[in-house]
Amino acid sequence: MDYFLTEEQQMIRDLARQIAEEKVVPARAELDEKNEYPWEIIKTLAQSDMMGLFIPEEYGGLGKGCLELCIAVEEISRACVGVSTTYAANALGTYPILLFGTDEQKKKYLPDIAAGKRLVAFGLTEANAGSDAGGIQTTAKLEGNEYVLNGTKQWITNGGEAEIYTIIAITDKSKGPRGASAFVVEKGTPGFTFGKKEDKMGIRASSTRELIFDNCRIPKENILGRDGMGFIVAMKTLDSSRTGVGAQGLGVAQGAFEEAVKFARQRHQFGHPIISFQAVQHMLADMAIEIEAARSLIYSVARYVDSGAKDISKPSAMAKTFGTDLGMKVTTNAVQVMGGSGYMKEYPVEKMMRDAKILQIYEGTNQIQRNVIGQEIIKEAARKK
Ligand code: COS
Repeated sequence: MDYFLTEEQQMIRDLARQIAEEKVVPARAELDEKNEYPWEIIKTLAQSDMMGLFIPEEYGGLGKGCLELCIAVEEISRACVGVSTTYAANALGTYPILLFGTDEQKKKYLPDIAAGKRLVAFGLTEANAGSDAGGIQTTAKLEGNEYVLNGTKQWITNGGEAEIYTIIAITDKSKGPRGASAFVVEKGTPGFTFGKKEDKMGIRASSTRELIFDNCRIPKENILGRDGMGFIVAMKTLDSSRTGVGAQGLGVAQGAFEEAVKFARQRHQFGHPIISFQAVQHMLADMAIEIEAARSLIYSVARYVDSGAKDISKPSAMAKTFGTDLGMKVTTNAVQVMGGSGYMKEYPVEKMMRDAKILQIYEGTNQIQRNVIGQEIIKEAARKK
C-alpha cells in the first residue's frame, strides 16, 4: 500500500526504522529483563533530531505534526513498545506546554525538550483518579506569588527520569473538574520527590513512578493556561496524543506479523513449512488486512489533526481504540502461529504480547474511548435533529 508520504515523511520513517533496527532490536530483550531505562537510545534519538520532531521550528524543533510523530512512533514500536512509550510519553508531557503555554514558557522549556536535553512527563493519574480523571485530589494552593502543591500522582511514565513535569492539580475543590489547573514543575524543586518504581508486565524499558508533592512551592508563573483550565488542558492533551498510542498498537502489530511470517516459512510440520497450511495463511491474511485498515485510519486521523481541525476527540479515540485493540489481537495471534516457540523468550513475540496489553489501558482505557465516541455520536445525532 502507498500512503503517499512526502519525501520528508519517508525520510523520517527510514531514519526511525534504522534507529529501531540498529539500536532498539539488539537492546530490547535486555532492557525488558533488567527493567532498564533506554538512555542510550534516547541519546541516539536526540542526536537524530527525533526528540523535537513535533516541536515548532521557532522553538528548536523540526516543526512536524501528528502524522510524522505517528510514523516515528510506529517504527519504534515495531521494535519495542517499552522504548516507544518513553518517546511518546515525552510528547504527551510536552503537549500542555505546546497547546497552552505562553511564548515565554515555550521559549523557556521547548528548546531543551526539542534537543532531547530534558525529558518530560505528564502527571494526571492518581490512585483514585484513573478513568475518572475529574476525581484528582492533588491540590495547588495559591500563597502570594507561589502555588503550593500537595498530593501523589501514580503510574507516571518517565517519572524520575524526566526533568520537566506537566501536572494537573485542584485549585478550587468546590468547582469539580472546572476547579483544576495545569502547572509545570521541575525536577529538583524542594518538596517534589519520587515514589516506588513499578515492576510491570510489559513496557519494562519505560519507567513508571509515583510523583510525591509535599508542600512543593512553584512560582505562580508556572501555571499553564488560566486557573480553572486544568481539566481542559488534560483532555486536549489526551485528544492530541491518542492517535500516537494507536500508532504504537499498529507498530507492534506490524512487528509481530513480520515475526510470524518469518517463523511460518521456516517451521516444518507434516513435512511442509507451516505457512503452506491454509489455517496459518488465513491467520496471516487477517493480520495483514487489519494492519492496513489500522494504518489507513491512523494516518487519516493524523492528517485530520494536522489540518488544524478542532473536533478531534472522536477520531483520535477511534484511532487509539482500533490501533491498540489490533496490537493486542495481532501479537496474541503471532504467538499462536508460532506455537510453543512463540511462548518462549527466545523469540520476541511473547514480549510484544506483554507490551501490547498496556496500550488498551493507558491514556484512557479502550472502554473510556468508546464512551468518548458514544458521547460524540449522541451530540451529532442531537445536532441533526
Ligand atoms: N476537550 C475539551 N473539553 C472536554 C473534553 C475534551 N476532549 N472532554 C471533556 N471536556 C470538558 C467537558 O465539556 C466538561 O466541561 P463543562 O464542565 O464546562 O461542561 C468537562 O470537561 C467535564 O467533562 P465530562 O463531564 O465529560 O467529564 P467526565 O468526568 O464525565 O469524564 C472522561 C470524561 C471519562 C472522558 C475523562 O475523564 C477521561 O478522558 N478519562 C480518561 C482519562 C485518561 O485518559 N487517563 C489516562 C491518564 S494520562 S496517561
